[in-house]
Amino acid sequence: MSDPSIQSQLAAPLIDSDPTETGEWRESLASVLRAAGPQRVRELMDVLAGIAQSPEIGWHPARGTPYVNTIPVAQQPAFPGDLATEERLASLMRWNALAMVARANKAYGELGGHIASYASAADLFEVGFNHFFRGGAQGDLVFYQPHSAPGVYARAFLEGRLTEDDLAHYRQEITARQHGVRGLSSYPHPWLMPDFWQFPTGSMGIGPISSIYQARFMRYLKHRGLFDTSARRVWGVFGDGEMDEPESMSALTLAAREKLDNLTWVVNCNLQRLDGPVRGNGRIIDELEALFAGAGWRVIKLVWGSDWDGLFARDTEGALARAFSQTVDGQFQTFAAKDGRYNREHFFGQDPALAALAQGLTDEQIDRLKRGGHDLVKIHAAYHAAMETTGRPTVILAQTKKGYGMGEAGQGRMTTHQQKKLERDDLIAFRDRFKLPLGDEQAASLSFYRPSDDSPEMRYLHARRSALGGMAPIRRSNAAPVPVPPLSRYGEFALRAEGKEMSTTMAFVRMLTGLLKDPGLGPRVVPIVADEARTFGMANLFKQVGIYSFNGQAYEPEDIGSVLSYREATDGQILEEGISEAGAISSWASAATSYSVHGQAMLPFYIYYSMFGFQRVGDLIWAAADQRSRGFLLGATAGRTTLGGEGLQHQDGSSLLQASTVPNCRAYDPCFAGEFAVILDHGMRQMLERQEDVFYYVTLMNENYAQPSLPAGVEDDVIKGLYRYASHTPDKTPSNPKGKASAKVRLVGSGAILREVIAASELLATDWGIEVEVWSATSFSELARDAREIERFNRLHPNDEARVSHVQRCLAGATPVVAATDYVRAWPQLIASYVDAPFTALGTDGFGRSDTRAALRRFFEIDRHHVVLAALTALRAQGLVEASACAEAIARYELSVNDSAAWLA
Ligand SMILES: Cc1ncc(C[n+]2csc(CCOP(=O)(O)OP(=O)(O)O)c2C)c(N)n1
Repeated sequence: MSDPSIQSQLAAPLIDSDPTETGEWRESLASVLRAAGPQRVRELMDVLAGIAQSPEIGWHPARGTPYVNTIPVAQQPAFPGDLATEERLASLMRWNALAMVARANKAYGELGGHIASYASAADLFEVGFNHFFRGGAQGDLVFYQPHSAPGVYARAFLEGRLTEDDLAHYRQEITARQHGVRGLSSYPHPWLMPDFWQFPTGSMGIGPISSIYQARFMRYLKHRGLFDTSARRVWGVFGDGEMDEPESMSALTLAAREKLDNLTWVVNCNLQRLDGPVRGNGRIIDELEALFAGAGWRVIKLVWGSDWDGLFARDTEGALARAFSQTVDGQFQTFAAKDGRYNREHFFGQDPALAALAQGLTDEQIDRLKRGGHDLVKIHAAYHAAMETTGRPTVILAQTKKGYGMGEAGQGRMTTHQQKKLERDDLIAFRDRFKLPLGDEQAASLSFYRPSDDSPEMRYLHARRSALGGMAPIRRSNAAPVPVPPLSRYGEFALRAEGKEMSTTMAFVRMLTGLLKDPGLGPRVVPIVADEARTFGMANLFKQVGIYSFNGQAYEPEDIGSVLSYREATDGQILEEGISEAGAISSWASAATSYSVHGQAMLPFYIYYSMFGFQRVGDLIWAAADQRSRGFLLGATAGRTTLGGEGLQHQDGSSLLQASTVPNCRAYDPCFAGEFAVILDHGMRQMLERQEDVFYYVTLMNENYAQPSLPAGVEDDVIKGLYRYASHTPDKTPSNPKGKASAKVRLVGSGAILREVIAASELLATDWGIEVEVWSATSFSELARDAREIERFNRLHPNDEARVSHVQRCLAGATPVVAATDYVRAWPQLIASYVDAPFTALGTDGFGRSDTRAALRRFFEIDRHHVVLAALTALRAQGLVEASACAEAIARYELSVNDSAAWLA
């Protein structure tokens, strides 16, 4: 029995009350194995396990397996490549990656970058690139560990896709452009390198969860008959430290439940993260094995390299497996950092049986004993097994050394993550270690190295990539435009609402229902919810378009007779993600990037409680923006006061402000269904017809009110963010004596609070004799963006005729402006510096509370009466109303002056 996992069981310390009997059982099993093979052993074990798991016995299988390779030597396929050439190529990648980082930091110490991560992952990447990662339009989706980016650039350099100049401008994107070269982004950023990187992974945890939802979305496209994705796979290379992120773990069971055998993760278990060991006092590989296996993944442990095979074969007593089972990761790290002599003394020296195993090895050989993740043959075997796995995703837990090959300068050192510079001697040692064809001076001066085009290495590299369909990574953007139906076909009811009562959420759902019926666009619409479809009145869609389920509906739904019946179907269109906003936004990003990833434009609408968007999963939205997502995010029940009873955690006063910080996000806060319709139409045309890399965040309210028809001709201004909704010119009669003849104010409102502003304008006109303009501000962020650009243009072009922004044109002059919204004051204040007139912002700063809408609006001082007071106060400062008017208003409207401000209360 030379299989290491069996050895370890033989060697496992047992509390054994009857060793003779135990021996007989062992021998029986061994003889079955010899006589009938492993399948028969498995059958017997299933039977015995069934009996042992009965309640009387209460046996549970141990969750882990020994600290050895999952794939036994006998099952390793022959390595299909030229090992020596691939090793030379890997060494060149290592060198150029190291040189890139070290050069950048030699020139400018502030640039940063990482050497040790890629040093540990190089072989994992190279086997992927030479044998598995398919390129071409229907190639694989690969998520690259972010701080290993230099290795991916190094490969693209050898492939001729990047130049030496590009490499020399690693992390200097701005300077590079001044020199006419492209420059390389620190991490995978599609925004910065749109023809290269597909998926942003720089923020830990986002790559893992995104990879699962991309794999799932490929199934969705296929099952809905839209696009055959069967040939494509998703690969994700991630760090073991990264597995601690909640996002990394949160969708593991989904991947298994949906049988995503198109997904393989490679976790680079170099046992270290940034500060130190990932699990110094335990073993991360064991922990991840239990976690992934429990979630239903196939787990392949890739722990030891081929040169351990001989040692295992000679280790009849199971001493190696026993020693591993007693060694924690902190100690493995120390073994990685120390030389062969130390390892002989401290690892092999702990047991005479081990010492005997090491007897035939020199210290140098002990030092070079490879961990599994550095052995191309073993890596290939693991990837191959993953490809063959059906019915579940696979994770390969590859043990490596952080800073592999960096010797004294970094391998296994606590500080290796941040090692960016190497001394001359270290560089020469690295050159020797990897037999690089560089002279001392070339090594010391960090020269990049590319073999000549006709060298065996280069011919091999190109042959492998062309056999795999082309270069990777590569990002495309050539999907066909999708025609958008005329707004009149699905949105007429909103444009000409004529006072009908409805909420903007209801209006959205009605428009969505209309769009779903459009023969061209309809199938491309992807409605996404996180267990809130009923909240938003979307239950009718369950029956109409179905909920996507890879295996249909295996039960009779309780409400089967109902018109709203809960219908799951393999070709269902709705993605119902359950209570996972992180999952839902990842699905959204998968659909929103389908135009690029699959060359098939889709139109996702993810509707959710607005508070659980930018605040909850803001970083995933940021990553979606980075990868140039196109689609709609709908922040429903938006605002701090529209969701009366829900209180502090649910009420949203900030999402629009957060949205305003995302450069390619167009954020809108419409009050009326007609405004929403115009925004929807414009957004769809911008994204689907003109194919611009923007996405939309639009708030929706759950408050029913009379919807006016949209005034004629305001469409462009709705999109720009501001249009004049109404004007009131009061007649100066004795009933409204407080306004002086020239008293005029501009009230600006948005979303839920526009209606309070309209009511305030009527009070100002009738009670106070003041002339008022009411402006609907559909987007303060669009107004500010336009004004900022114009301000900058004017600053840089002092001799040109000054340009005027939309907000300056609308709110020109000295008429005071009062802006009120259901959001923090900083949202309307985005435009304050572009308005010449006195500007007052009212808003909902502070924590939310539960109460009625009216009580909340009064509490936050954004109701009609507070708007009136703010207007009178602004006019009083200009001497345009009687000095007594404000106190009179406070008394008349019974405004509380003693409470703390809402944001302090
Ligand atoms: C969300 C997030 N938090 C922190 C970081 C900073 N960071 C970058 S790499 C790193 C350590 C990564 O360790 P591991 O995943 O084990 O990868 P290794 O470099 O060891 O291969 C950290 C903390 C980040 N990029 N993203």
